[in-house]
Amino acid sequence: MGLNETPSGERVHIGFFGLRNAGKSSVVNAVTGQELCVVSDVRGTTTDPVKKAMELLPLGPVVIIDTPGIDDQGELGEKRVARARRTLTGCDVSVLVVDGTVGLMAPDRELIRQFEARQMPYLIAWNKCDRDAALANLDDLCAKDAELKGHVQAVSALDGRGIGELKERLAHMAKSDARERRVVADLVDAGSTVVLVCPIDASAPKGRLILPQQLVIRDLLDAGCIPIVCRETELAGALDALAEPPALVVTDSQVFEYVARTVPGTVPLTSFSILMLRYKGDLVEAVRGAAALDGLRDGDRVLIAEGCTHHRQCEDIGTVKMPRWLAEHTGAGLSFEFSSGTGFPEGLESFAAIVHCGGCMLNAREMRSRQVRAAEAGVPMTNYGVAIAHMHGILRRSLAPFPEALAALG
Ligand SMILES: Nc1nc2c(ncn2[C@@H]2O[C@H](COP(=O)(O)OP(=O)(O)OP(=O)(O)O)[C@@H](O)[C@H]2O)c(=O)[nH]1
Ligand SMILES: [Mg+2]
Repeated sequence: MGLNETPSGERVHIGFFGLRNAGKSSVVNAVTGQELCVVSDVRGTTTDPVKKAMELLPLGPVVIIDTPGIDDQGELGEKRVARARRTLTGCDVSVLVVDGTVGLMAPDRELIRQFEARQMPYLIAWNKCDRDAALANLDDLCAKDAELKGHVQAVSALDGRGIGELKERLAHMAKSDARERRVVADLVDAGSTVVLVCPIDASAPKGRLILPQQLVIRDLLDAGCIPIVCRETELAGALDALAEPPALVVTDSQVFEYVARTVPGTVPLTSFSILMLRYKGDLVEAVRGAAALDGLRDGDRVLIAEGCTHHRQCEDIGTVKMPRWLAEHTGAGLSFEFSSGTGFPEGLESFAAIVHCGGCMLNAREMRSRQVRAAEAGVPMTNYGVAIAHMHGILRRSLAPFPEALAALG
């Protein structure tokens, strides 16, 4: 990721799905205006999801994802279909590409059912409308199915018709779907001073701040607030230097205890991970999940899951510190499993609890879908920030700015 690029987790993800040879790759190329994806009349040309970050006006930064055909067969084909399904979970908006000369098939209808089950906004790109057969089939469909008609956009990747309208509609759909969530600025008034505690230890990346810190600073600046950034070692000095107590203190979870002792009890205090979780997922659910950690017993399996593969910082917390804290907190002989990146294991039922990272590299839909999967498997799921605060007895304090979450603590 370049320094000036919008992080992937902040971009709206738009996935293109459909049968082999429907023209998914051709439509993606037409939408991006680039010959990004390989196109051919061989069925199953695309074997892995292909992602392209771009600006989609009037929306802004998006990730466009081309996927393998959902009707691929054989052992390898089934793996590709599974990957396309997983891609769907992480999307904010979907496009079903249909070969208009063939018409809507059973797997297309199954995909539409999946979009609807997930309440995901979608369009049907009725492709190959340069051919008369496609136009005739479209008339047929629209006559029979008024509901679907509203989702259909006639396009031709070959001559470009309808592609502009498709982009326009996608941008508007994604925009109206984007929840007006703030990272932090909704908690304080414009002009407020907010102190951010960012330890710089061996696990901090060289020469820059990590993503949650960047997002919080940017959101405060956007809202006309005054972020004051310091290490925990300078916190007392920073507080002394302020004419009035800050409106809020946000700290890295790892030094929460020290910060909680240093910041007066009347000043609201929370952590970057709690802010990130609230931004991406369901804070209340995570608070319930943290309470369940108390009931862990000898032999229980705990999944520690991370959304990225390359953050030294998270890795250290996930594989070293978190298992140690959990063992100390429960006094039980637990067995730990780890997952990272876009993989989130099947068979969640076998775990007694899941502890997830803040998910700064995941988009909101992916984070939510992980919470939904854990809930469906009946496994309590919490996150680093909430778990650490709970195990150190400071969760109540860090939730003070969030009344609904506080209520879930009981
Ligand atoms: N006439 C016409 N042909 C098209 C159009 N779009 C795609 N095709 C052709 O349809 C065939 C399949 O196109 P692809 O873009 O590779 O289809 P795909 O859905 O990505 O296929 P897989 O990657 O195999 O799943 C190619 O021969 C394209 O040239 C179109 O708008 N009109
Ligand atoms: Mg393709």
